[in-house]
Amino acid sequence: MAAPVDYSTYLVTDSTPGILGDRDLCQVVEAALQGGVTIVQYRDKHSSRDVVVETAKKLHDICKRFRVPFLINDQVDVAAEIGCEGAHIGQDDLDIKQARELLGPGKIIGVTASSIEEALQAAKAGADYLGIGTVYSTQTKKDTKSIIGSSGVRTILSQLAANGHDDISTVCIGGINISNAQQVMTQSSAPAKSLDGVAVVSAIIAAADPAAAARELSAKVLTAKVPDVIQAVAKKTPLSHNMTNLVVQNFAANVGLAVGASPIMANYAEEAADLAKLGGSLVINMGTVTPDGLKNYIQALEAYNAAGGPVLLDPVGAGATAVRRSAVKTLLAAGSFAVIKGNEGEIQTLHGASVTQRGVDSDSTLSLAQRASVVQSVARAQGAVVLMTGVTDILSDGRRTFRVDNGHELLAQVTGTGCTLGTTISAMIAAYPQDTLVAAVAGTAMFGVAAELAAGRAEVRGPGTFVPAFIDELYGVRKATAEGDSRWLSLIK
Ligand code: 3NM
Ligand code: MG
Repeated sequence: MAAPVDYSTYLVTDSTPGILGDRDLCQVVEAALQGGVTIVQYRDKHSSRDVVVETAKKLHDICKRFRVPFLINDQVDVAAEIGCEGAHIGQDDLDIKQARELLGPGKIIGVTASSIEEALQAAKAGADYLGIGTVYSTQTKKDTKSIIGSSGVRTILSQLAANGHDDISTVCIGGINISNAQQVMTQSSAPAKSLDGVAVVSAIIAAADPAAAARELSAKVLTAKVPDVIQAVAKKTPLSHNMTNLVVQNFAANVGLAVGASPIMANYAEEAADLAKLGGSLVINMGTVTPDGLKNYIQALEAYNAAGGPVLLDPVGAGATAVRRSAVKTLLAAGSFAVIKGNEGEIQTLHGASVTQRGVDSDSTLSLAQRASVVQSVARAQGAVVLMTGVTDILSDGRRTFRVDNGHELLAQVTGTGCTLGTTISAMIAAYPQDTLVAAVAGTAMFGVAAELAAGRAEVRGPGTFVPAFIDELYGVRKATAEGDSRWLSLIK
C-alpha cells in the first residue's frame, strides 16, 4: 500500500514576476522542503513548454530527495512526461478522467473547487484531493472567482461529508499565511470533516527565509490538528494495552482514563492476540524488565504487528545496565514500533551511544540541535516516530521534526510521569492512525499544558498535591476539547 500523502503544508510555486524576486526557484523550493513542506506543486503560467519540462525535472529531483510528492499544475502532459507524482487541475482544464488516463494509475490528481457543486463533482469524479478557495483575497492569482472565507470552506467540507465523501483530502488556498493559518484550519473545519492542510504561494515563496516560513507554517497547521486527535480519542475510546512496570500501573491507568482511553494493564502475552483485535494500541514499558517479561513483550509485539495495531516502546533506563541495553536490542529486532519515547540517555542509547545512565533518572548533556539530530536519525533507522522528552520535547518521524516546550518541573518530582505520557500517546496513535507524528505531538502538548495548569492551581503545594490536580487537568482539557472548546491551544509553546 502506498504511504498516505501528507497535505499539511502544501507549497505552490508561482511564476508571477515579483514574488520570487531574483532568487532561484530550485533553491527556494529546497529551503522550503528543509523547513518541512510536505507536498509541492509547480505552477508556471508564463514559461514555454521546454522551460517548464526542464524546471519540472529539476524540482522533481529535489522533491525526491525529501521523499515529498511533486505535482504539476494544469500541464498534465508534462507530469506524464517526467513521471512525477501527479497533477493539479483547475475547473477550466482537462477533466479528471482524461488526466487519469494520461498519468496512469497510482498518481495524485487534485482539483480546484470554489463552490459546493464543483467540490461534489470533483469528488464524485475521483479526485484525490481538493484545493478549496479562494479563502482570502490574494495578489498572487489575478483571476480568482470568488472569495469564500473560512465559512465558505466549512460549508463545502460539511457538504462533502454529508454526501459520503469523507475520504477525499482537502486543503484550502488563497491568502493563507503564518498569522492566519491556524485560525483558518480551525474555523474552516466542519464537525464531520476537517481540512488536511493549507496551500500557500507567497507565504513561503516570497518569505525572506523560506525554510523558517515553512517551519512556522507547519507548526501552525499541526497545532490546529491537535483537537482532531483528542476528539478522535474521545469518540473512539481506544484500548490502551499497557505492559508496564510495577511502579506506575495505577497512575498510568488513571491517566489513560483521564485522556479518554480505555486502559488495560495486562502483562501476560497470551492475552495479546485477543486484545490486539480490539483496535487499540500496545505500550511496552521495560521499566522493570525481567527475562520472563522480555519474552512476553516480544510475543505481544508480534501479535500487535500482525494485527496492524500500533506499538509504543518506552525503553526505560535503556542505558543503565547491560541487561537493559541487550533487552532494547532484542525488542527492536523483534518487530516494529510506531512510536519510541524516552529521555535523552535512552534515545542516545538507541542511537548507539554508550551513555551510562544513573538508574532511570533523566539528564541532559546535548544541545538542542544535537538532540534533534539524534531524534531524526533514530526515527529514520527505526522507521518510527521518536520522542525525546526533556525541558524541550523533540519529536520526529525522520522527515518532519517538531518541538514542544510545555511542561512543569513538578513532572520530574513524581515517579512515572514519563511512563504515563507513553500511555497518553498510545491512546492518540490508536485513535488517529492517519498521522502518528501529529498524534504524538497532540499527546505531548496536552500532557505538558495539563501539567502547567495543575501546577498553577492554588491547592498545589508540591508533588503530592500535584498528581490529583494533574489528572483533573488532563480530564478537563479532554472534556473541553471534545465539546469543541480548544482555547487551551493558545497555551501550547
Ligand atoms: N489558486 P497566495 S488562489 C494558485 O483560489 C492559487 O484557486 C487559488 O497564493 C484559488 O498563497 C492561488 O500567495 C494563489 O495567496 C494563492
Ligand atoms: Mg488551472
